[in-house]
Amino acid sequence: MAKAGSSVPSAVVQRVARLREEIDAHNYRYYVLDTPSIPDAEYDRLFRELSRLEQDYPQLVTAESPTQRVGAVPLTAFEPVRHIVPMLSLDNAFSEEDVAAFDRRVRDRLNVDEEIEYSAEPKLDGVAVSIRYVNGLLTEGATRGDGFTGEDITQNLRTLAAVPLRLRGADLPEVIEARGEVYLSKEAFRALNQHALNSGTKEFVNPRNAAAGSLRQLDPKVTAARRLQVFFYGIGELRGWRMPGRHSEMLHALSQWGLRVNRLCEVVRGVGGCMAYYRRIAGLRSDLPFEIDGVVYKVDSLSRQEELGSVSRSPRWAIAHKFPAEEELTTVAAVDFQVGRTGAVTPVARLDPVFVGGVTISNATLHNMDEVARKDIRVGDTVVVRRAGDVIPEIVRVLPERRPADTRPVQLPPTCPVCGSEIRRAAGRAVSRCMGGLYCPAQRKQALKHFASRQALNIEGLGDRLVEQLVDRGLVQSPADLYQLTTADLAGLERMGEKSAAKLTKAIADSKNTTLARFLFGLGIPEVGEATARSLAEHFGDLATLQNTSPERLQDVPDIGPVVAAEIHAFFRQEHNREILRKLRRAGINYPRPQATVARSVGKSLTGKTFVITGKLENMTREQAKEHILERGGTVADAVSQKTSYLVCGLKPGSKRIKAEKHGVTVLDEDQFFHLLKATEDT
Ligand code: I6G
Repeated sequence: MAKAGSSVPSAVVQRVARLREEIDAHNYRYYVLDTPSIPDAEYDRLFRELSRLEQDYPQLVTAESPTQRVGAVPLTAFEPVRHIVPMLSLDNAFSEEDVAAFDRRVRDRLNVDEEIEYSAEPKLDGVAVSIRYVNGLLTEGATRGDGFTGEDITQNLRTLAAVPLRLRGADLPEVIEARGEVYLSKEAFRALNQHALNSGTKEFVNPRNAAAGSLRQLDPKVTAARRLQVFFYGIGELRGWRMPGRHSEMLHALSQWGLRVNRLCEVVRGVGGCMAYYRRIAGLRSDLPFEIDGVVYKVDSLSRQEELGSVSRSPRWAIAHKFPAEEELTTVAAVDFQVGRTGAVTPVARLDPVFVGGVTISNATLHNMDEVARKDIRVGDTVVVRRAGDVIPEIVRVLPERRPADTRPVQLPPTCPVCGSEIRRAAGRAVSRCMGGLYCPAQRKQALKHFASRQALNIEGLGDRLVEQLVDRGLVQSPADLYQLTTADLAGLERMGEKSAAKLTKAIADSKNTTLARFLFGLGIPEVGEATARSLAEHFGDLATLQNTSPERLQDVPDIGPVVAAEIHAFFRQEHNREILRKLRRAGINYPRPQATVARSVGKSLTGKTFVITGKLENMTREQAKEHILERGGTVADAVSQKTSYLVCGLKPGSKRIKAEKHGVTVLDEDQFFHLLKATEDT
């Protein structure tokens, strides 16, 4: 029974120490060496005995006891942790040529001719973490964050059975920050999602998201239940220990201290050795218990690593060689037809869910009927699906030898599946359209979402769910009806309080003051994107003139050809569109004539330049920044790529800045951007 207050018999003290040593040793054999030495039942018996003794003698409990992995109370937030040695990220290679180019850069910089020795390791699809040990005891664990500052997830990392609370051995550093990748095994991921399915909660899209979500739990008990794993691959801060000469020796030291290192790590020579390793691991990939998305090559000599250094946020001495798109087999359960904003009727394959390219997919767009016919995709077919990186999944081909006997080619329905209107396909065009226009609820919903979107009338708070309700309840038929809605109408909708309804009414009213370009774009005229809407606004200056222009004259506008001109003309010829425009005008939509808004004229000197805007700008909104760029002939993209000319960087820029630096993209702060704009104004 409990003997908390009394002194502890020395036999108990010794037994507790012995049990901890034994349990730690079994954990080491199980997690690090992969050679379990006792049956699970025996391990459980030791663990229960230790727990019982600690319960009886709580004065013996220490933070490093194997029983103390879970126990902390839930947090309310994660604290920031500054990485003394930044956590870098890796450059990618996608082909043998890329690997050869990397190897050449390494040899050129080192000025050596002979083959380089590389430490080759599988690249886990997980979450990078850093775990700090002081005098062998775990003191702090953090996420990578932006590389300089992460989040303190110590409580959660302590719950991972493969993370030692105390390092093994005698030759320990005073301080060591071990860097590694936390992941979920394929099996644990499957079980987690099965559990989510059974309990009606949301499934995770892939093991990496599941691992990241599990690590960011405020309650460590939730993390503990997720069966997370870890592999260590490097060292950040290090004090009181001499680094060996080679990366591979450092990995060996990590595993000696009880830090789990992937057993597939190997030293290889030159590009040939790297490629042989790559092929071997690719061959093992589907049989491995964890997801990998490539392999990593690192110059094995640490003095050479030091000589090579880092560029921006990635080391010059390492590269991740990514696997190509993954392909899987699945079956087509059905082909449905979706109706888009402009009435385009798109066939969509419903698939038996399949895990491919890192996510579970159950739908694939078939684009149009030509594509369906070309690939001859039928319901019941076994198909190869492919998902490359973040690209939309696609059906690559059908396996005809697996086709069931009774399949028939997919037919375009004669009428719209949503509103029953006729579906027509214009001669020579691949798309088929529902002729219902705004009579069709599907088109109406999409049109309203588009009209309210940030780039169009920018009605804050009018999200997709609200639009669905407004249309389903018959409150709104066209964009013009939005301006007739009262606060009382809106307050009657699901999840709408009096206050939000009043806020939305105001946002709708405010949206009446707009620009002609935004208004034209918001109308959703087929083929008229933001840039074309802007050109039209600049050319015509008002709607009345544009509405009554012939297709020939429309082609006087830069970049407008016969197809776009015909679409614009047809849009304005439709009586129901003209009626909506009249109503919108009566509702009070107004815009200054474009010439009048531009107090100064600007040249098109940013033509051909692509900008990305990130972070919070202090002196203008992102939308205003975008307008300035477009006005000068530039384009604005969402993501940084090699094609980006400038990244405009406000406060708290996040990962785009890192990516820009990696691609050598010029980064402008708000001041520099302002000067660039000034310099491109005509005087
Ligand atoms: O994110 C990473 C995954 C795996 C890495 C890494 C790694 O080695 C197997 N190595 C380094 C040096 C870095 N990130 C920066």
